[in-house]
Amino acid sequence: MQFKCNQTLPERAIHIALKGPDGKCQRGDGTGCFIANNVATTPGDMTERGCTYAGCRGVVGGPVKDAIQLTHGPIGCAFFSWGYRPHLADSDFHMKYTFVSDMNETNIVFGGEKKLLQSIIEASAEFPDAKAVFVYNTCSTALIGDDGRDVAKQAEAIIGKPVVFFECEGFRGVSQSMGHHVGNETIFRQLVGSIEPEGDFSRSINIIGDYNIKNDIRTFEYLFEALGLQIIARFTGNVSVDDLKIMHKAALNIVHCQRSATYIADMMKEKYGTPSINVTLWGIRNMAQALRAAAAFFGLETRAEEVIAHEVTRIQPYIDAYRQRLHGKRVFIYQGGPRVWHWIELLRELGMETETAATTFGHTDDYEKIFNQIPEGALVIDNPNVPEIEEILNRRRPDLFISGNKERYLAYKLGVPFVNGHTYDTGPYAGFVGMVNFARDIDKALHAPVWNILHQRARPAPATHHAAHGF
Ligand code: CFM
Repeated sequence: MQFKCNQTLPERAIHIALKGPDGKCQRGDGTGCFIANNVATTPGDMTERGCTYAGCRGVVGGPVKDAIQLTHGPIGCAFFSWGYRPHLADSDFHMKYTFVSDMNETNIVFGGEKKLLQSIIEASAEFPDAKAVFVYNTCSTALIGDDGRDVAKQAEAIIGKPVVFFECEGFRGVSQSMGHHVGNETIFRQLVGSIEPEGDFSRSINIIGDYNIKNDIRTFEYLFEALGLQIIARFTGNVSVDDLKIMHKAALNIVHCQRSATYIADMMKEKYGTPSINVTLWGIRNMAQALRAAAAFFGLETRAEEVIAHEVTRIQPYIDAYRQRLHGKRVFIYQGGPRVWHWIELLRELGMETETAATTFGHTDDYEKIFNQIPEGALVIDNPNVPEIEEILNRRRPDLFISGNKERYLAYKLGVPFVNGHTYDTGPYAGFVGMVNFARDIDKALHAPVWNILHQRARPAPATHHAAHGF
């Protein structure tokens, strides 16, 4: 069994695989080797990947709500990393403003250090309430050799608050995934542990790897709090600089996105001995399991069962109703990375099966988790480009495509029901109550009246005298 995309470069065959009858990976180049991932994009391939800067500024650093988010580079880098991802907080400073040193041609020729220093001083004077300045390096300023670390030190002495310099120049890694890593390391090195608060933190946790997309945290924070746990920091949805400084006090790290944020949990384990558990906060079984694992750590098992029972009783009638309408549908999920494997179980709880899976920047551990869960014959593709996605939608005809805004109109044009899994058109989708929203949006997409019109059109015309003669 082999699958080749016709509209693709021959080198891409190693990024395409089927799950064989023996449960093993069968790659598009005919070998049984595992799907190629986290490697440089094939030259000539119009990849949808982001850069290291995008992963650092857009994903990990950007949600910090009271830091000035300053890009050291051209205006375009700042503009295109601003405002697209709805990582919400209880204040909107981080979403409302973006800052940039605005490097132009002259600065590239003569160096941009002075301009960067000036930008930090100006921005911090303009917004005195900000708790820190986050400076993100870009390709252009890295290539000319600006010493941003030194400028950050000088600026810190002048403005009297942390200036955190992220060495996240775009070309540094093969995708945004490297930017997550740089973001984790830099925040850990420069902020975590810089304050030693007094108090009892024996029942405290950090929630690591949630970014509060469309208020996801509202669906699960109250559940951990209902167990009697105190949440110190979120990494990094709805987080403040001060929370990050004391996150080393937590008794347990709860790690949700295991692509973008395991790094900081690992560093905390090494330096402070903080234990961590990996969880999925989407879907009924996974959310319940996350609460049980957290409760088991603190000896709060009985309370966890009460909380779970209460929540499941609330949502079960809705889930049952949706399952009847969604049962048997075949899904194509394409996300950045872990959401693909986080959602396979959730979709099964709604009666649906994932038959095609793709990630933009998943690593081997993500693909292993995907392969373990998908059924035999399912297709997996790493870092697909638009012609490949188009071919998959046409040839495999999934009932539903869960993907992002970049693919939305392609799906609509090809007549495939679509749900936005990155930024959620409605949301939130996490936790127990979020799952009802997710099911509702899937149902709306699948049963939109427009499909009836399309299907009527697609029906072959009744045979007439003329038609029979080829008119
Ligand atoms: Fe983690 Fe994310 Fe994701 Fe991610 Fe992203 Fe995202 Fe995503 Mo879009 S941090 S890896 S870099 S779960 S922005 S909130 S939805 S691609 S699968």
